Order: sequence, then C-alpha cells, then structure tokens
Amino acid sequence: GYAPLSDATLPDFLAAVPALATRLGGSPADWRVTEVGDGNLNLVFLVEGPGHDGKPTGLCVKQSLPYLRLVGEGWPLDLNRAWFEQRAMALHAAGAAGRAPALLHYDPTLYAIVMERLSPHIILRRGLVQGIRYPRLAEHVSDYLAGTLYATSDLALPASKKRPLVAAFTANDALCRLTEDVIFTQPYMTHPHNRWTSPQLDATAKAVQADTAWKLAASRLKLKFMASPEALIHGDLHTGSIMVTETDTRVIDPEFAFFGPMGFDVGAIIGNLLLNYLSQDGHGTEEHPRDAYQDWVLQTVEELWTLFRAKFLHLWRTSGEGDAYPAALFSGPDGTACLETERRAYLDRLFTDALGYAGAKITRRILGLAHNIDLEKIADPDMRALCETRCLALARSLMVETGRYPTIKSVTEAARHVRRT
Ligand code: SR1
Ligand code: MG
Repeated sequence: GYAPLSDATLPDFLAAVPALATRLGGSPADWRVTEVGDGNLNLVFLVEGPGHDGKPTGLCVKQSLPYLRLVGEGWPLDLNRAWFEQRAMALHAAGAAGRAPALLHYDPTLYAIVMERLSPHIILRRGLVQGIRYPRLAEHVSDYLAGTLYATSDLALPASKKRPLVAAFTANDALCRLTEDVIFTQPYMTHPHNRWTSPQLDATAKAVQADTAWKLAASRLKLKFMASPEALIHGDLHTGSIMVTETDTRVIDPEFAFFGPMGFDVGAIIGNLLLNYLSQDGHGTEEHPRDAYQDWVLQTVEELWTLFRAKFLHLWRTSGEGDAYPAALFSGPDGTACLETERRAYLDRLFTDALGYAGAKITRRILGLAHNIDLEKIADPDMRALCETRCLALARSLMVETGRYPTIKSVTEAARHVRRT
C-alpha cells in the first residue's frame, strides 16, 4: 500500500528495481538520500550512489503526498497527480527530446516517479533572483514549448489518437480545479487562501475585487482554460518548473498536465519572466545595479516568443498530419496561401491568449495563495510594494487591454514603461 517514503525507506524501494540499483551501484548502505522538496506539493529526494563504473551517479525520486504540502494535511490532494506527471513526461519527450529529465521508473502504488538527477542544474527562478544570465534559455524553452504543444495538438495528431489522450488527462480534475480556483477565481475576491506580504497593497487588493473589467478578463481566461483541449499542456510552467545551467535547460514537474489552451504554458513563462524583470529593482544595489540584467530578461522574453512562433510555424508547415485543416482542402497555390494566412492568424490568437494568461499568472503570485521568491526576497517593504504594484499594473493591462499588444516588443515596452512609474 501507499506510504510516504523517507530517507530510511527509500533505499529498499530503489533496491527492489534492478535497473535503478545497478545504476546507483554499490549496495543500499552506500546510497546517500536527502529530501530536498521545496515546492508546494510533493516529496522530492535526491539519491547519490557510487555508480556501476566508478562514476558516482544520482537519481531523483518525486512522490505525491496525499495533501498539499504548502498548507498541510488539512488540504487533501489526489495522489494520482504523479501518474499524470510521468505520462506527460513520456508524451512530451516525443515532441521535445532532451528538454526534460529522463524518466526512469514509475511506481503506481507509491505514486513515485524516479528520474535522472540533474546536476549541477539549479531552479531557474533562483538563478534569476541572483542575476545569473542563461544565454540559451529562450532557445531551449521555445524548443520545449513548440515541440510539446505542436506534437500533442490536432495539427499533428489524428483525432482518433488525440481523443483517448484528452479523455485520460480529463481525470486530472483535482489539479485543474486547483488552478481554476487559485489562479482565476480567488485572487479576485475576499478569500481565506489569499495573502499579500505588503500591507501597502490593501487598497489595491480591494480595488481589484471591485474591478469588473479585470474580473471579466480573468473569467474569460478561466473559461478558455476549462474548455479548450488544444494540446497536452504542462499546466504549471513557471520559472520554478525549469532547471538550468548556463548551457542546459530542463523542464520539470508537469503534474498539472491536461489538454488545455496552449497560451496557458506560453503565458506562464512570459508572465513569470515579466514579474522577475519588475522585481529586479528590489535586488539591485547602487554598487551592483541590475539594469543591464533587466534588459537581458526582456530580451529573453522577446526571443522566447519570436523563436516559439517560428518553430511552431515550421513544424506545422513541414509535418502537419493531424485531422484539422485537411490537406485535400488546401491544395494549389490559392489553398497554400490561404492556409499560410490561417497559420499566422492562429499564432496571433495564441499570442493574445498567452498575454492574458501571463497577466493572470502575475496577479495570482501577488494577491493569491502561492507567492514567488522574486518578490518575497525583497527585504525593503516599500520597495517590495512598489515592485508588486508595478507588476499588478502590467498584469491588468495584459489581461484587460488585449488590443494594445500586437507584438512582443509592445509588451516589453509596456514593462519598461511600468517600471518608470
Ligand atoms: C495551492 S497553489 C500551489 C501552486 O503551486 C504549484 O506550483 C502551482 O502553481 C499551484 O498553483
Ligand atoms: Mg511544481
């Protein structure tokens, strides 16, 4: 039966899987286990063994807890999220090989996933807060987004293959409802889960609750999230779900995966980068200003969207085998031109969705339950409140004033403008 693993019980679990025991090398007594989970939901263990060829080898084991770790046992949460995560890892690996840790084993009784240990990678959000540049981040994240979203969409998959997948992931109801509540609903109302760290935001939070245009925008985005099975999305692609070195980038933690709107993933990463950009004023000092770093963050936002768009279009032009847009209807020069126009319009719509979701992701990190170190690590409460207020201004505009943003440059310009306010 299920029981949470511990430093003491993990070696026996791994020893029972020959491929894992061989990979770690030595005997269970030689394996060093550390619980390192600092996320909101699960247990995460790193295991180090002597290796089978004299080279020390590590594994990472992630196990569902029957409750939300951030809150405790009072908030039960479906254990089966681990099943959705490992299934999404396998399906996404087909579209974006090498952009996630290798999946090594899944135990359905313990709801435990064993994967490659990433080293010396760190969580992207931590690197961004320290002001570290990742020159290949935009290239790698756009590979992941274009590869995973295209490969699981109706543009690439025949309906008879996609529909059973949509049905399987519909059962990830618990995590979808969590997102619907904590991202699209609670931040816009008085709710016991909400908190904000700066009392200076009290009036702003009240104003948000009275802002019908903002609440409508959040609800429109929520509806699209609930009712648009466009592709198998990661579902939680913030900067804490990406591990990096200066040359490598891996996406982790797709436990919120389900068939939803592609813009939700694209917007999640853009929103988190914009939030980081606006938080940097709380991390720079006179001796070590962050202005040049902030330029790099915005440049990364621009590159990420531009590369994603180009890669997605390339995949569609070169490998469309799905049932949408049947080739037989678009033959001849007219058909080809018409389909190309439609592809660009499709990406324009995805862009608008992504910006709305970027705004929603920013808002929830300031007024909702789960917050980010980007803002929380700012020691000066007035500076933190100023950064948060700027973030909220940008977030509202992205969600409500959708017509103001025809290009990604217009978004980064708006972020620069908000920073000057
Ligand atoms: C209770 S909210 C917890 C949050 O942590 C995860 O990373 C998701 O973003 C979720 O919304
Ligand atoms: Mg996570």
